[in-house]
Amino acid sequence: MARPRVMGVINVTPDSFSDGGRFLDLPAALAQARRMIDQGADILDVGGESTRPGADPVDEAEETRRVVGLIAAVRAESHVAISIDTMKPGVARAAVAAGASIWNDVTALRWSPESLAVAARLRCEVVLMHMLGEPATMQAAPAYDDVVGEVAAFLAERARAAIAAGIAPHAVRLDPGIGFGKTPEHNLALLANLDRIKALGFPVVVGASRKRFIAAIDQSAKDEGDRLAGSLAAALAAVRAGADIVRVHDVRETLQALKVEAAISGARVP
Ligand code: HH2
Repeated sequence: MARPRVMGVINVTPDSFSDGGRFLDLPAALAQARRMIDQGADILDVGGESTRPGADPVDEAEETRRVVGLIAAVRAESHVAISIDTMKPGVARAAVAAGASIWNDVTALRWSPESLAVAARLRCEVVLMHMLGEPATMQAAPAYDDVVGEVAAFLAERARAAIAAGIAPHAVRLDPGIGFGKTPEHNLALLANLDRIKALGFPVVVGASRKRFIAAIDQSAKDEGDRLAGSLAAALAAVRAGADIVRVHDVRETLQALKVEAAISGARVP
């Protein structure tokens, strides 16, 4: 991709770790979507179920109800790309019918035996993310012999499975899954060695925004709202290391940081 894309997060949930409860009703969610579009978001990532440890599971009907109204309302007034952040094929199907064109799945299309075939039939882009274990327990004691090697091997296998199921190779994106079954050190190792994920040959997505590893580095950042500066540092580092899409809560600030970085790089004297 020629320039990094910014994916703005909108969680239509009562319990997401950062914006839970803020966008549960359609007018509030649509206002946030409009704000992110005005600020220059390339993609809106709409989620109806939190994946944070301890979050309540949501049934398919309720998750669909939460996301479809917002997706249809955004699609009625904007051409912005919309991704649906879900593990459930039924939710993805309804979201694509309403106007989404990307299925972002934190289970890398493993949650249901139907996921791969449904994604192939929908002809949507797919974000395949690495997660160790399951959301409820993934942060209990995550352990790897070689976190970067294991995450890269997993993503390579999921990309192969996706393509074997009929998903177009150019529709595949890979995500190391910052915070999903990882200690702060694991997250830092992945961010520092993103080139090994990039070497798999697919566009790379990174979601570090407001995550807890930032508080492990700066203990004054206990609240998610205090992690903007750390999120910007992580987004810049990710893009410098080859990330094609950064998934963020703060679109305007992220774009400003990326533009300043690009302007400085462009001003280098040959
Ligand atoms: N992180 C979250 C959710 N979905 N998808 C991808 N591809 N990459 C990520 O890093 C990622 C993701 C968690 O963040 P958030 O949506 O803000 O919280 P919650 O899961 O509590 O709704």
